[in-house]
Amino acid sequence: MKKAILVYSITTFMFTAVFHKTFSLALFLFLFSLGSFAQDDRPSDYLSKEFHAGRRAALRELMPDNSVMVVFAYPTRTFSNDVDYFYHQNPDMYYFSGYKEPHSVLLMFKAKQTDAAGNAYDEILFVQKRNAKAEQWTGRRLGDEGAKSKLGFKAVFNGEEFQKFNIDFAKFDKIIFDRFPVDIPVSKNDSADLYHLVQQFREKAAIPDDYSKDTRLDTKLYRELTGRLREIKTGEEMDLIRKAVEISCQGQNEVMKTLRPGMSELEIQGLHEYVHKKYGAEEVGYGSIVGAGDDGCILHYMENTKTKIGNEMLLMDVGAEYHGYTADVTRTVPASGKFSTEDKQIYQLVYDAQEAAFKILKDGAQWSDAGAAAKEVIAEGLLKLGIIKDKKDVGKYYPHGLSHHIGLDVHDRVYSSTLKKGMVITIEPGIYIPSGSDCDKKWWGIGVRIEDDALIRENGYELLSSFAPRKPEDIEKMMAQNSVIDNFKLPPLQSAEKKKAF
Ligand SMILES: [Mn+2]
Repeated sequence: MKKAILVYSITTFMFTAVFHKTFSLALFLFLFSLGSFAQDDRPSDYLSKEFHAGRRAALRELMPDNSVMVVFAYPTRTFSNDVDYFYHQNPDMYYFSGYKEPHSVLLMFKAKQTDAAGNAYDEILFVQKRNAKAEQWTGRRLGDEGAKSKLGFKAVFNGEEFQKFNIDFAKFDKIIFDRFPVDIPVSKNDSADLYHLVQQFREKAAIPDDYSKDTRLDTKLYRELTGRLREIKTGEEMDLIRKAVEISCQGQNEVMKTLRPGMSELEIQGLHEYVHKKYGAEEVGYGSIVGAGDDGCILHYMENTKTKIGNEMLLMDVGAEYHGYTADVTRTVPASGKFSTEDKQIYQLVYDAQEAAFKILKDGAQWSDAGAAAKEVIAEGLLKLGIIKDKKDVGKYYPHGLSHHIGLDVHDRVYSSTLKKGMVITIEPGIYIPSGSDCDKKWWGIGVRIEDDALIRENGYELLSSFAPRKPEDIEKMMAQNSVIDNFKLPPLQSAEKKKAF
């Protein structure tokens, strides 16, 4: 039902209700409706509290006897003066709790503990305290009660309780935690900011400055356990990853349809990210890479400063992050809509390398075999085209690996080197020939990467990013279509005329 109609009918109902002396019921219904509004106009497909509880239970299974694992929120970061960067939670904290705010710490115990009042617990979450004034400036907080009702924790306290909370860390055989970030900002007047929570933990658990050699204080095991869990995706995670990947493909498609020489790299980046947000993806999982010609030969090019894309190949490595899960999809297309002979020869090599790698993907396969297969195709091809004289020089034009896991991180936490069903990896060979390279000039300025996301299955794989074309002829077909963005025209800026008129 449309909001306006609902409000109207509620108002009418209230008016009638007063006449019938049932005002309190009407008021109740009215407030109840407001409550449902608040839920209706927010996403409804976040990870469930059962998911997070399930991940904590799975972790407990893997933890050694008599151990505790401690997970901190990520620090906040200054953007400029009193403005912070958009806050991004530590993916481990998000994975195990669903809590998205800074200044928090989660403790998970292998065995049940007993608090001073005799209550048993095997997990405790310390969160940001609610504060009406602060919330009006920097946003809503869940608070301890919210963390109980929304996230399903039983033992939740405000951060300021951590200092005096009695946990005897000396009794544990293993204290499992991640390496502390080196530069956590400190608020002198806040005993519950991340800086102080970490300090308090270090005091309680007697963690020295150099804890790297102490096997009881185990940061290596932290990486192993979180890697073993996070490398295999659950159904709920797959729902979000599929969505992130499909959204990223739609961004690629829309840009392919509207792209023409003369547009800017920034503009293309903006179009991708607009499409992501239109579909509800909050963030990008990494800085968007949009590089034309030589810019496309810089692997992690993120300046995107070219104001006029020429008649050249445009490399676009852009991944939507949807509810914490990121895609990683790259398409490289000719800005003109038509591949030149040289563009196509290089593109086809990268495509064939991808195909060779795909053939290897299945449960139990060696990850490194896929990498070797792709590298061989590229080496052989570059040799045939005369771009290299010796196959061992392939690294000059293909300097990176083939693949990485994706999930909560774009380079996701992983433990195994064998592929297992339920893993999600990228397959992303590339060839980059910057101007000035030691080969025929006709190849200069061609940079091609094709990157797709694959779910490993029992006997093969599922291509999650099949929504955006990969074959040269399919890309040309997509680029020949019209886009809704073609008609998006803005007025010229007038400030240019006022230049230096101050
Ligand atoms: Mn990648």
